[in-house]
Amino acid sequence: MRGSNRRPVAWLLLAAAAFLIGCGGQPAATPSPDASGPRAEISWSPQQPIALRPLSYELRISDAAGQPLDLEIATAKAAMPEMEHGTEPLRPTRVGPGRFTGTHTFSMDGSWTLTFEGTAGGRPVTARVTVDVGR
Ligand SMILES: [Cu+2]
Repeated sequence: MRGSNRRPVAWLLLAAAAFLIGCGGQPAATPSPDASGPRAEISWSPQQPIALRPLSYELRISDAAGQPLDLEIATAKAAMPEMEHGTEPLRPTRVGPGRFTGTHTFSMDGSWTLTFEGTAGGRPVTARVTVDVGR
C-alpha cells in the first residue's frame, strides 16, 4: 500500500506549481521587520529592485490588526543602515487609505530601510520596511 502515499506528494507539487505560476506576475511584498507596530508592505515593478534603474512601488500601511492605516505621511526616506552615506528622499502619493504609489531609483545595491513617518488619527506613526536591492 505504499503506492497510495504518493498521491499527497503529487498534490503538494501541484499546489506548489500553482502557487509559483500564480505569483509569477506579482511583485514580491516584504513584511515590516517590526511586527508589533504599524506594518509597511511594499511591492516593486520590476519585481526585483536593481540600483540605478527607475522603479515603481506600491506601499501599503496597516495597523497591528492588519487594517489599512490612513497615514498622512510627512517624511519618507530610504537609508542603508550599514553605510555612512545619507538618505534618499521618497515621495509617495496617497491613492487610498494606507495605500501609496511612487517611483524611486536606488543609488546602489544592498539592504535599504525605508522609513515613513507621519500621523494617523492625530497620533505619530512610524512604519519601516526593508528592501534588498540587487540581490
Ligand atoms: Cu550604500
